[in-house]
Amino acid sequence: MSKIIISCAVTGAVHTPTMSPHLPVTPDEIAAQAIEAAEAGAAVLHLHARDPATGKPTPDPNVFMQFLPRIKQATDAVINITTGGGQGMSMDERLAAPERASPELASLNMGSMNFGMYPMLGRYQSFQHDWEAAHLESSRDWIFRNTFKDIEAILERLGKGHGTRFEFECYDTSHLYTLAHFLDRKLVTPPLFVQSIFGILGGQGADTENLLHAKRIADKLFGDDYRWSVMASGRHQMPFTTMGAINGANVRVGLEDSLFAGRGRLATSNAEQVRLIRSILEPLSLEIATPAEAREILALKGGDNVAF
Ligand code: KMH
Ligand code: ZN
Repeated sequence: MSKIIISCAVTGAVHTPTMSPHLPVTPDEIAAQAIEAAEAGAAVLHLHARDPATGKPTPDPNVFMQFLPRIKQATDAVINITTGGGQGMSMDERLAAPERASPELASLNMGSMNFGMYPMLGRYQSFQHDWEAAHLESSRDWIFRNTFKDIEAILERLGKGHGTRFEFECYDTSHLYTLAHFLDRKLVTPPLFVQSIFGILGGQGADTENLLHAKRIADKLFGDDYRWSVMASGRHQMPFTTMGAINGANVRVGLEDSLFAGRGRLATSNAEQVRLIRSILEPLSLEIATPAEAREILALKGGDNVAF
């Protein structure tokens, strides 16, 4: 059995500062938590940026550049930059940081969906910053746009233009078929790093049947041409990543996906979640991949060409 790649998604664009004092927001916090997660065993670091003053997700490459070089200098981890960005960002904005940084790996979302974050509104009486409630509320009407043309543009500009490979974000069975369509057109190159996502409102639910179905369909569409990974939101994070790993998947954890490290207990850092998933997987004789092993498993080129 191949070793398991732990990806850690450090801050994302879903949660807001009011939800956890441990959510990294400033470049210093993002760098420190990313480095600690890599030291704990994350081979891949999936990164977004936030406005240091307000914690609002930002596509500004200058903010990314305040933490990317520090992380690269301190760790050997594979740096994976979002192309999904966050609510309200145009495709040019979403591509600005990865085009500046030329990373080994970037996310690529495989379909459009109404990405619902508004149910989280009801859990908080008040918010620290003005933007937070509006951000959650407006997701009721937010189409996270990833058309075929958008996907083609990212493959062309980042894949062809920079040699970046992709974490293919699949929130639904249909997204696997879209990825197969791009494979048929030879616009994506195996081994495909397929991230199956469960529990986002608007995508497939966190039900075991969906996890097994995703694997069956991916096996059918891609055979040996894919490397599977599983992530799930909120309380489903640890059960689903564990089930995924038992079924041959790599895993993604991190505060982008869940703020918790136990029932009702906030994770105090990203590294805590990395240590937690390791403490579950290692006693099951599932071995954890180093960054070098992750590069081999995902056919990455190494960090030499990155522009930071
Ligand atoms: N926030 C996750 C559900 C991206 O950054 O492109 C998916 C994600 C998307 O990480
Ligand atoms: Zn992300």
